Amino acid sequence: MSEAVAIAHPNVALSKYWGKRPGAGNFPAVPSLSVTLAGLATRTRVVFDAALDRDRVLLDGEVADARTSARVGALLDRVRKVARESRRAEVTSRNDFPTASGLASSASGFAALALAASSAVGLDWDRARVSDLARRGSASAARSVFGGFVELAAGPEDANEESVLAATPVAPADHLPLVVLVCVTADGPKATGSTEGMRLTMARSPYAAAWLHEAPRLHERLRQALLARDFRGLGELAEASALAMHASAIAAGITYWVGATLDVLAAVRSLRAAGVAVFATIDAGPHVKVLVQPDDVSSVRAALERVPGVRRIIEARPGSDARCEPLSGMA
Ligand code: 2P0
Repeated sequence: MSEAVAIAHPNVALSKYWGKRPGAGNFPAVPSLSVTLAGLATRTRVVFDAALDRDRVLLDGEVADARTSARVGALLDRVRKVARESRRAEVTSRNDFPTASGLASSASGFAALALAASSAVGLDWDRARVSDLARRGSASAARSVFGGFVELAAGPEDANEESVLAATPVAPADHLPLVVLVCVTADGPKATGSTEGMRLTMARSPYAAAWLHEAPRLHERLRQALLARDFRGLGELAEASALAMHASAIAAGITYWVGATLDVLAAVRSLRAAGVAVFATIDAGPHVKVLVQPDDVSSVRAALERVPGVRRIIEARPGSDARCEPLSGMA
C-alpha cells in the first residue's frame, strides 16, 4: 500500500471566479484572488491499495455521492496515468468545519486530495503542479494549495485539456491584518451548486458579458490595493466584485441570497456610514463574509450578532499552505 495524508484550508475569494472557459479542463474565464483561512481545515488520507477493485471515497464518514466520486476518480486517474500506477485508492476526507458553514469544502477538499494523491504515489511535485491538479477538480481549490493571499489567473483563450494553470501566491498571510467574520444565515445545502450556477449564468444571463468584462478590471485594482496594504480599497473592491458576480447570476434566475443576506449587507453599510472600515463578500450561497480589521472585530461582531437571521459567526484569519502530515494517525 502507498499512502499520504494532507491538510488544506478553505479560502474566500476577494475578487471572484465565476464562469469557465468553454471546453474541457476546468479553466476559469476570469482571474480571482483569495485569502486562505487559518483555523479551518480539510484532512484527507489517500491509500493506493492493490486489494481494492475500485476507488472508494468517504467524506465526513459517509460514502460520497456519484457526482463527487466521479470528480475524485478523475483526479485519481490523472495521478495514476502520470505515475504509471494501476492500483485503486481509498480516499477518506474530513472537514473540521460544517459543510453548511458557507465555506467551500470543495476548495480545501480538492487541494488536500491533489497533494495527498500525488504524494502517496511518490510524485515529488512542486506546488504549482499540485495546484494545477487541484484546479482540475475544482478551480477554487488551486488557490487553497497556497497560504496567505493567492491569485488564480484566467485560463488561456486557447486552453485545451493539457494546458497548465496553477495559482500563485501574491502576499503572505501577515501582509495585511484582516479578519473574516463568516455570518451563517441558513442551514442545509444550497439550491444550485457553483458549477451549475456559473454554467447557467454564462448561458442565460444578459449580464454575463458585462461580468466577463468587469471582473478582470476589479481583480487588477484589488490586487494593487492588496499590494499597497490599502484595507479600505481592498474591501470596497471585494464587495464590488461579489455584487457584480451576484448581479450577473440573479439576472439568469440564480439567486443565492435569503432575507438575512440583505440584512447583513445593510448592517455592514450602516457600520460603514458610522465610520467603521467593514466590507462584505458573498459566495455561491446565502452567507455573508464580513471583512474587518483586527481592532474592530469585537464591535463589528457584536453588531452582526444582533442581526436577526444570523445563526452563528465563524471568525477566521489568513492561514497557511496545504501540507502533508507525517504518517501516523488515521484520517
Ligand atoms: C470563488 N466561487 O472565486 C467563487 C466565488 C463561488 C463564488 O469558486 O466548478 O467550486 O468546481 O471549478 O471552484 C466556487 O466554484 O467551481 C467558487 P468548480 P468552484 O471562490
